[in-house]
Amino acid sequence: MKPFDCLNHFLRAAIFFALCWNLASPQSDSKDLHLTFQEKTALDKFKAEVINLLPEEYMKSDFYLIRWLRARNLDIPPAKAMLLESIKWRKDNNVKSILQENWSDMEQDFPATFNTIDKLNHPIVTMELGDWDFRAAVLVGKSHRLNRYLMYINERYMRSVFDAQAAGKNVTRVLVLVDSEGANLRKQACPLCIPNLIRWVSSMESYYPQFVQEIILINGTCSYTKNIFEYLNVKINFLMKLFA
Ligand SMILES: *[C@@H]1O[C@H](CO)[C@@H](O)[C@H](O)[C@H]1NC(C)=O
Ligand SMILES: *[C@@H]1O[C@H](CO)[C@@H](O)[C@H](O)[C@H]1NC(C)=O
Ligand SMILES: CC(=O)N[C@H]1CO[C@H](CO)[C@@H](O)[C@@H]1O
Repeated sequence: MKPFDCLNHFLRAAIFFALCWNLASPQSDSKDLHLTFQEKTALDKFKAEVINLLPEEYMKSDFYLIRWLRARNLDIPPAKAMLLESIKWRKDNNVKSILQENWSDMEQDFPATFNTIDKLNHPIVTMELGDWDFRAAVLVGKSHRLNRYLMYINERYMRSVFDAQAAGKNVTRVLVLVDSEGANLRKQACPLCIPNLIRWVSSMESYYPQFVQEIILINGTCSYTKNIFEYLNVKINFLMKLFA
């Protein structure tokens, strides 16, 4: 392996780290579904404060509301601020109808699938990162459309959790499978592409808290990448599996 390749992988790992920071946690669904006494007390109070401010029906469920509280350590004022900010963002960006928009052009260039489940019924989102040419999209002036498509992906994985719930599955989160075969720095991490990536990651954290169970990277090829993930895994205690 040439040194440049490893540098390349190092930077990629840094991006994946940004992608995974704070998103994946080792909590299992049963833990998600079980409310402690303290959580239940906080949730009842939180719910009473926000219930009349929620524009979409699914938002009124305990299943949705508890995430905001947990993301803010059961502290009601910041959880409420976070939730209200998300509602504003959804309204400003018309996110409610994003799943009905025609994404066929983007789905072709940025392939992702949503139609598989794992043994425990978790919806799996698969992203063929190697094909995702952020740079080309940005260069042809599709940056705005790309950002909106990334919103669509987040919205779609969130909905897949609600769909699984509605079908009687005890599922609270999705698994994200990132196939990095063929990924390279030039395509995914060009200087003009980075802001899109950062916006995407921060919107996952801010507007879809606790919806990702685990991010699994496959076909990562450099041992450096692997070492970095192992280090981070220990460091911040998120689950990450690497099938090199
Ligand atoms: C979606 O957009 C593509 C062009 O990007 C077009 O060919 C296709 O007919 C559209 N599909 C629908 C259902 O409007
Ligand atoms: C879902 O979880 C509840 C509570 O933990 C349990 O009673 C129920 O049997 C579970 N359902 C399935 C389909 O696993
Ligand atoms: C080229 C390569 O190694 N592809 C592999 C990517 O990961 C999947 C799942 O682990 C393998 O099935 C492929 O062979």
